[in-house]
Amino acid sequence: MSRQTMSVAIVIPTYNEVENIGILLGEIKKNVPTDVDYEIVVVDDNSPDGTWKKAVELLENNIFVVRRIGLKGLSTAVIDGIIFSSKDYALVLDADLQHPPEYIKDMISEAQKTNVDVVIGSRYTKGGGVAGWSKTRLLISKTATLIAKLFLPSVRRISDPMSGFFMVKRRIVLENLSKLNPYGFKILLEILERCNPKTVSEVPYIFRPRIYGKSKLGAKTIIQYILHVMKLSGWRPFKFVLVGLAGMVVNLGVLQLIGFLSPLLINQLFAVGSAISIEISVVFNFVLHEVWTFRDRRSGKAMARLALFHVSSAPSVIVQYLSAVSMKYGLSMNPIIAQLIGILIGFPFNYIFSELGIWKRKSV
Ligand SMILES: Nc1nc2c(ncn2[C@@H]2O[C@H](COP(=O)(O)OP(=O)(O)OP(=O)(O)O)[C@@H](O)[C@H]2O)c(=O)[nH]1
Ligand SMILES: [Mg+2]
Repeated sequence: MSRQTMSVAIVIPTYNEVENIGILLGEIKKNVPTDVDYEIVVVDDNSPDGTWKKAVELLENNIFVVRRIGLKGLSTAVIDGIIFSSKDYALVLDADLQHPPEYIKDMISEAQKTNVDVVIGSRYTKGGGVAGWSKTRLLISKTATLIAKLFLPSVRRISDPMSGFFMVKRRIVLENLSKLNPYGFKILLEILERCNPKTVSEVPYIFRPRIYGKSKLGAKTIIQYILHVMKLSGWRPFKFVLVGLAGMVVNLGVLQLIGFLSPLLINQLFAVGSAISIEISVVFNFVLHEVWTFRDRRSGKAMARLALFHVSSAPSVIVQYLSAVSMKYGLSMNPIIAQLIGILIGFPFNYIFSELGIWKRKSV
């Protein structure tokens, strides 16, 4: 794409940002390179402080205000702004000046150079940062980023997938509109996971503290965020847990059956009986993960995955096996407690290994 043909819609979701909107529009005008064809789309959810009215007073040929009545939500506001606009790229930024407009040039220049599907303004790549955050706020943000990386392979190589400051080719959003379920605050995560961008670049920026107006984030945001990631992951961690529980039932059921068919394997040769029932349950779990939990991520040889799944189940299996056997040979341990210890120790390892190593999906 040549410099002349670059066209960008700057999409700004607003809710009660009356003190910020005028300053922001002025800053944007100063910071968009002159050879770029751009428009600004403010999407306001009928803010009680009259942000939409203030924006309407500032209208120009290339400034639009979408005032939504009876609708509320950051992500849907962004999507509506992207649909409304008419340029090649949409550049999304917050109205509260936390995404400093000076960086718009860097992002546009990156898109011009690379023609990537998505350019992310990143706080966590080299040169980026956060001004004015407490250690706790930074820790929450980093933990949330880690959660997204664990459960969503499409964002694993991205330093700041939760950024609200990004550019995306409008085409890829429009082509995937029916897949988008914009829930919560993190619309970039939704776009990365559902619109399947082929190329992503990150440009560093320093996040500024908010000066005017109030944050719209409340305590329920954390829960909403986790639910959002779970939805985007197709509820995979829950499926994994359910399969694990079914595996426990199979393990105990098989042990009972062995006792019924061959009491020898339960009495004199308990170690063998226990090993057989554990192995059957591991294979049972593997098959369910193949056909259900990770159905969409099977690639390569199934036998290789089965072998790796044994490695992944090893910590849990070893603890269960040792506790079951030691119990049988005189050490008193409640069988349920033995199972629980095995699961607690083994589950995180089993899940992470399965997600990152056995049924992994390529990320951009
Ligand atoms: N249209 C619309 N915009 C919203 C809504 N909620 C928040 N926004 C805007 O989205 C942007 C981000 O909201 P903030 O409350 O600043 O969220 P944040 O930046 O993640 O959190 P802070 O760092 O605490 O400010 C701001 O421009 C808000 O005005 C909403 O429901 N509808
Ligand atoms: Mg903010």
